[in-house]
Amino acid sequence: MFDRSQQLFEASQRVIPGGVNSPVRAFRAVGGTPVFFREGQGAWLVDEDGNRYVDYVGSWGPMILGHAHPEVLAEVAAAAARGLSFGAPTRLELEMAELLTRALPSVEQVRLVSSGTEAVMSALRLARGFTGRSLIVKFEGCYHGHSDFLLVKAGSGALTFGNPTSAGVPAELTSRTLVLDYNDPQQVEDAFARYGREIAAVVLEPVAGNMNFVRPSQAFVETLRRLCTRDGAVLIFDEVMTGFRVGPAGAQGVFGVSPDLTTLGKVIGGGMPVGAFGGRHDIMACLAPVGPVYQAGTLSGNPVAVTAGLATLRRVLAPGFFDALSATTAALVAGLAKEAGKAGVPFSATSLGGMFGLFFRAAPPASFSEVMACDKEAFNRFFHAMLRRGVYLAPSAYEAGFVSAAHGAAELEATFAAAREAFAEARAA
Ligand code: KE4
Repeated sequence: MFDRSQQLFEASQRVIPGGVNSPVRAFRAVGGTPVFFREGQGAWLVDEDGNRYVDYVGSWGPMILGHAHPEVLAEVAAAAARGLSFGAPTRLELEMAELLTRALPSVEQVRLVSSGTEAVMSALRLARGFTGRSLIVKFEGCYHGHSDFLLVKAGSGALTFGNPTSAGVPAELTSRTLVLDYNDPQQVEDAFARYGREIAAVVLEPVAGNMNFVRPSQAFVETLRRLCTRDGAVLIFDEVMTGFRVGPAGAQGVFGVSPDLTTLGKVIGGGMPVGAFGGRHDIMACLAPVGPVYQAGTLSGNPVAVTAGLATLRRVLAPGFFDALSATTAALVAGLAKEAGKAGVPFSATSLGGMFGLFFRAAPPASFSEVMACDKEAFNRFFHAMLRRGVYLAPSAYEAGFVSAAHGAAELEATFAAAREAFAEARAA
């Protein structure tokens, strides 16, 4: 069933560390051999062995219209035929900046980059330059790309500075990063009482999609907004995953809280390398060449990548798009919960817009510790049982899932049929 993937994986491991260009793709969390894909069409992927799958990873979020959308491909091909990159301003970057500032009222100006990591790294440097402060606050279980000072885990006990989670990151680089518990307003109050005037920025995943799927409480988000305003800290919503995924105005539109800066990625590139950061005009004015905070990029605003992003966003922002996507995603999680219930397997699922979380526990988790208490082994068995039956879920119990506009009744029925057998298998185990 996976012969070609196994052969390609063995060869790849000889010349690429772990055989992959991003660690989560290596299946280390779920075990087994990563699947090598040959092509994607709509909601479906085909691997090198010819196996077909309903895809719920969508390249970790970008493929919200489905794979190989014919109109997007046509626009990308036409853009490529006019030249791949100029390293000079183009009309397309203006069109993207105007679209983003119209869609997100908190974003008064925006700068394009080539990845989510670059967007968050740049936004945090900008916040430190704007405030003249150095302390950064993040939350355990949230991932904001692989910048040195963000590869940090909570120190021993709350209100202690982070320790590096990665080799190669000197302790002094994480010594100004404070790691708090997600969804704990009291801890935020305590941190601001102690460090408020030293905090340059708080960076938040406004729906945590890197510890599976955890929604913030309204009180948590509003506490962050109130305290950042009170003490002059920059509130950054990292919407790389939630931007144009949970709704037409991102998570800030869902929760009705405006950050000072927003970071974006994934959907805004439609599968091509585009990231962005933007927000309050007075903060963005600190960026080179206008202000003293340096930031740059050879392929920032690349015309072909921006074309893919614009073609995607125009369709995502069309009337009714999110109503339909949210309904499909809600039907998916309801159907899976129903199948699990029939099999008597402890399971819960939840969704927001086109993003969802699956949990082998009775109710969706509301904190990092509750996520860690989920039955990871049960998820891993479920993952492989679904994979063998042609359903591709994120290869980790700690990742969110994604639905596209190309997912319909046929894909849901195929998924429920596979889940019926997978849950029965889990029950037997
Ligand atoms: P990239 O540098 O991978 O484009 O974006 C980093 C990033 C920043 N912020 C958030 C909220 C993110 O989710 C990400 C990247 N997400 C992971 C999936 N959990 C990308 C997949 C991967 O690392 O291969």
